[in-house]
Amino acid sequence: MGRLAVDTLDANWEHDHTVPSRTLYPHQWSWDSAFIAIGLAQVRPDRAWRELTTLFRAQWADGRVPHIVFNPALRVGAYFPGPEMWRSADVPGAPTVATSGLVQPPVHALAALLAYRRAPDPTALAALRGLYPALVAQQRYLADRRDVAGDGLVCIVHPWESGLDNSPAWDEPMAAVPAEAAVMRAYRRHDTTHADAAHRPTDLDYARYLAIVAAYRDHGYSDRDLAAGHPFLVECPLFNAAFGAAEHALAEIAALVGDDPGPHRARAARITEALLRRLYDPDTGTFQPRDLRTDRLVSARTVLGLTPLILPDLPTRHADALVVEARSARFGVARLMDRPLPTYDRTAPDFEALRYWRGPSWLNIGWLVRRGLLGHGHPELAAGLRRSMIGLVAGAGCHEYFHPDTGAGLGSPAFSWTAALLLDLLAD
Ligand code: 2M8
Repeated sequence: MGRLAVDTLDANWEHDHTVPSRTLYPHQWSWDSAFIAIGLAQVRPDRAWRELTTLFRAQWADGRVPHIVFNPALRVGAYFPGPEMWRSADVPGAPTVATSGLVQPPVHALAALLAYRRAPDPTALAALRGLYPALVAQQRYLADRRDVAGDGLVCIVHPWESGLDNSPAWDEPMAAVPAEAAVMRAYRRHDTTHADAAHRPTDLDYARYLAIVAAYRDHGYSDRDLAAGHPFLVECPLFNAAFGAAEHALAEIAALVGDDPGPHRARAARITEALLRRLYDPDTGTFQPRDLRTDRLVSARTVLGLTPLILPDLPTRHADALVVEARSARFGVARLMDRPLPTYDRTAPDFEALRYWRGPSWLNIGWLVRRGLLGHGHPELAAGLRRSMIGLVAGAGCHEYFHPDTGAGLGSPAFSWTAALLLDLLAD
């Protein structure tokens, strides 16, 4: 199984980065690269650093790390929406290479720290030292430009920024975005030629995705005055948990590279406090996204709510509540799991076993939740989750995601973060 994972990563390596999938996602994706680097650190440490360095070479002058870095060697239409939709070249401060203008959860500082810990030699230390200012700038962008509500949390401006594109968590905020599915007749979707349309977001979802991209792009990708008119403004628990975990990781990196960890620790504490104040719902005992356009917590109970477990300073009371939620029939985390961790409450009437982020099981989410369970003193549950994830790949290979009942492989069959995180789980 380890061999299959290494072969998958080797086959998806493209000169200086790894593509998530040769067919569906042939460019470089931001949070994919972080997860990929964690796995590469186990088997190809030089590539782990190269992966992150290549991504950060495309960082914008304002500090944002784009969610897609386009490979200029690929033909127009290799992915939709491509560079012609994003038009990053028109924006002062964007890099020479074409990119999107969105971001993804900042899991990169954690990835860099884990890659360093795997092989803490002088080469790794030099790479970490080189990345540190870019990782700090990434956090500064989020803290300074994306705190739309002024409450200490990052606001995402597109569902793609969450990484869980069509999660039921976004149904309420997305319903308010004006768009018509018929708009999609003017475009050729790339995803549905490589994957079953019944597993992917709908045309109406895509019409809304494009409307939000156009609104942000036509605003020059500026984060000023977003509250006045941007159609999608949400505080996501996973994004903000990653934002906080990044400051914890940066505190450790700072100590290694001779900088002061104090400011990172202070920022981490403020982020955890803001998450508790703004996104914790005492009625459900889990974290929920906040729709800033209505100032309400969304009601769908998704796996996003469990991910603040990755924060080492989450108070025990809240961590315990998340463990109750994780063990409930909604998510089924157990020492002996009979089914994999789903991305959405499996008791919900609109749970969909096949559609992308609306039910299926994904390794990156399981990996994060497992890390949180370990950090909060639940080694048996963490072990159950680990076994379940390894079982998925043993049964179906390095698929993009898995059927939440049968474990059948879904989406792209040779998916990089599945391979990478499997390697990390096997090594642990
Ligand atoms: C998926 O998102 C892209 C858009 O960014 C897509 O659907 O085309 C998501 O699963 C996202 O989390 C992931 O980073 C990306 C590449 O694997 O694919």
